[in-house]
Amino acid sequence: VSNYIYGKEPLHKTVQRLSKFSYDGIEMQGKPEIYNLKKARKLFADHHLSVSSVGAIGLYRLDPSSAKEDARVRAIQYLKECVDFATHLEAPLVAVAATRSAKVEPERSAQAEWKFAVESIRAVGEYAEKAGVSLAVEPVNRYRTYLLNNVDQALKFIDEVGLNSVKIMLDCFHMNIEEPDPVDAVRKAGKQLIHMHVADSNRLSVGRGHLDFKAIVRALKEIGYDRYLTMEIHLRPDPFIPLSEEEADLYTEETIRLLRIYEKIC
Ligand SMILES: [Mn+2]
Repeated sequence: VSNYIYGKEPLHKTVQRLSKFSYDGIEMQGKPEIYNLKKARKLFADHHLSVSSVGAIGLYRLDPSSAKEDARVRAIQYLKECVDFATHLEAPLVAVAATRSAKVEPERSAQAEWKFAVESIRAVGEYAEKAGVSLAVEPVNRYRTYLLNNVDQALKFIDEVGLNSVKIMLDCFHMNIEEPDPVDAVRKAGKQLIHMHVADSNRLSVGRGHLDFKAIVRALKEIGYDRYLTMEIHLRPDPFIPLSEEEADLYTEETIRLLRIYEKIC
């Protein structure tokens, strides 16, 4: 679970919920400054919860693709802090976007911004490689970004970055909007796929939309995917309006229950 979906809920409450529903991992929002590392680590250890990833949600403000150098420097600095945060939490990867979220058209030329994004992510990737952390670049749907929307673009992007530490992730909700066939997108991603965000077609919990999760799970097995499926559901257009406690319990339980069944039968 990406923990930012629970808003400002204290971490111990989130961890208790995930533990109650037998989650294996937690994706920590990329806000290192708000957590006490020592307490967080103890909390995870006590509940046998691993940190699957750090989600660089600060990219709502910061833009690695900006034509302005100082803006890129700030974005790179932030992403390096997320890499450090991942190191401290023993998380294998940081989930990143190539550009600022909600940037639906380029400020300068799209080509130039693509190039800047490649350079920024490469700079962070080199830093991450030394730390033994990977970056998972996420394609995001057209209503949130113009730059990198689908698996083909994501594969091209990491190819241009050209580092072993920089791979891709997919998000079922975005795939449902952008990919001709989400199952095929998983197959295309193949060995480059190191992380997944899971929500149904309407971004509710698994089973509440029309995505064929059985086929997606089968495709993940086909490509030998053995990493996390991270629940990232939003009930409302604004992702930062948190779930109520009842909603949080309901959707958190539902998603893992169905995924465990599909994992078994597919
Ligand atoms: Mn996502």
